[in-house]
Amino acid sequence: RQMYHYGNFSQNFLWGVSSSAYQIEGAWREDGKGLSIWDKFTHTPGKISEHDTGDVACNSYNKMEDDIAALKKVKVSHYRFSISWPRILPDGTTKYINQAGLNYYKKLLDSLIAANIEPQVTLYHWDLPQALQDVGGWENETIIERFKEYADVLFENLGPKVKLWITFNEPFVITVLGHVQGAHAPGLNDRPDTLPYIVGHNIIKSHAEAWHVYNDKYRASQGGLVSITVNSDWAEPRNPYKQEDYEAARNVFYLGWWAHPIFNGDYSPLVKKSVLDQSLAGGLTKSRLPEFTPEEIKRINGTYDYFGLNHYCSVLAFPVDFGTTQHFEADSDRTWLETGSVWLRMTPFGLRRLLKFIKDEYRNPPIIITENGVSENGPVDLNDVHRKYYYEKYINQVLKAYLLDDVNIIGYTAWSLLDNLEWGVGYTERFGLFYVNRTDPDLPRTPKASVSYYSSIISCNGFPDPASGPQECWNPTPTIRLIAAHFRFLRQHWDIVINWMSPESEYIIQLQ
Ligand code: GBH
Repeated sequence: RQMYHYGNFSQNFLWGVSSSAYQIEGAWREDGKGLSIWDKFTHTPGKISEHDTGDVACNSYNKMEDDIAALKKVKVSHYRFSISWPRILPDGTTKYINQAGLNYYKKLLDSLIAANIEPQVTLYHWDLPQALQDVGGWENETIIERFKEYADVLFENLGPKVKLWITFNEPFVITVLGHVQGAHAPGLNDRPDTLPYIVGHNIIKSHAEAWHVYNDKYRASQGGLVSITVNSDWAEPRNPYKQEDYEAARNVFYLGWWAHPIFNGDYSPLVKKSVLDQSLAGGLTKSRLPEFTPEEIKRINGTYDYFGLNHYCSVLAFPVDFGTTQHFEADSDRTWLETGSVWLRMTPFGLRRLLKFIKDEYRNPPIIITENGVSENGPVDLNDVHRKYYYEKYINQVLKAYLLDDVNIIGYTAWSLLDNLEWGVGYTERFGLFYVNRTDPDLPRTPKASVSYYSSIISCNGFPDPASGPQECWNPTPTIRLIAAHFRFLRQHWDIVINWMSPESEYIIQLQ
């Protein structure tokens, strides 16, 4: 768990960075773009820290050259970005296709290809056209047809330039943050018992339909790959000597809710049983989880070309008694230690375990990590030692998964290119490799120290063994020393350090 591993990734390994439309584009009403649920949500008082919005964001809509220059500096082989649905279809339907929106993405794709950077395009990173929300959004099953038509427009117009597609970014977050907690657009939290399962059901079907459109109409001529990106923390049993904690860790509705229907067929027996048991305990006569028909199970099963994974941290699992509560939270044992507002803990070992889990559970699919990264808040310090530490340790665990556990990992994508709109917390938490100075109206991008660090991992395609002599691509400074110098940052994350960073933690405690 703590050991450093030396070695290389496969020769064609994809190295990238990721972004999403609403978080960076701005230009919220330019060139005929329609409004999205995030435009409405951020303009609703009280929803976002500091009243931040994505009206301007990083102005990537008008600063394409700057973004391409940043990508070249990192020396990535691919760039993951998302398309704003209402920029292409202002009212969400194909009644009117906004050519200016298509042109923007065509130009972006051409610029990437000219820079020798492979685009990876997400169809839906949460910015649903408001007009579709007005008729029920993901709750209304006509959304499946709307999503299919939207996907068709993108494949037809942009497909000749794209080899890697992602239908949905993080169905879990769409469902749970948007429709259970209400912390994300559309901000619904009034039916935590049933709504997540209805929304989730329609998302899974929408994904499958989009995959079939590509498979039937475009695969032969375009030859790309289409898949879905699910997010998952790694759930570690809180007490490794307790069977109940092991079971709680397995009963986390995160990955399997989506991956099981798509990779294995149908909801998993575990998800079915948990929702059924809790429904019956509450006096209902049947489960709140909708069922797929046998035809639907068949149509959804296998609609993937790779496994897209977003991962940030691990959580500790233990059983909690929810009584007869009819609430999504009560259907799975999803509980973890909290530390104020900090949801993200540095837990590199969990990524290796999660990758092995995916390999075993879903029959060894090719995996692309489509997001992984870390934030800071407060005063700006371009020497982002914590981010270097995070990337070094996490990517090293990915290497172990590849070399020691034989996981079929084909790509890694850092989140994120720029400091951007971090959803509900606005611009207060910064995940970027590049700092964006928001007090300068020009919004200049400045590389943080982690840019050259990540870039050297990319140049080396891994971590060459220093024993094999000096490396042109790699001259690492042991991060432990750097961490000591940046002890102040770690103080904010004190219990994380204690919990997760041993044996380094011993060193830090001594320093204190
Ligand atoms: C990703 O989600 C998103 O795809 C990306 O757009 C985002 O910028 C990035 O992460 C960084 O957050 O506040 O306790 O309710 C990652 C999964 C799930 C992480 C929800 C934050 C909120 C925890 N996210 N979680 S809490």
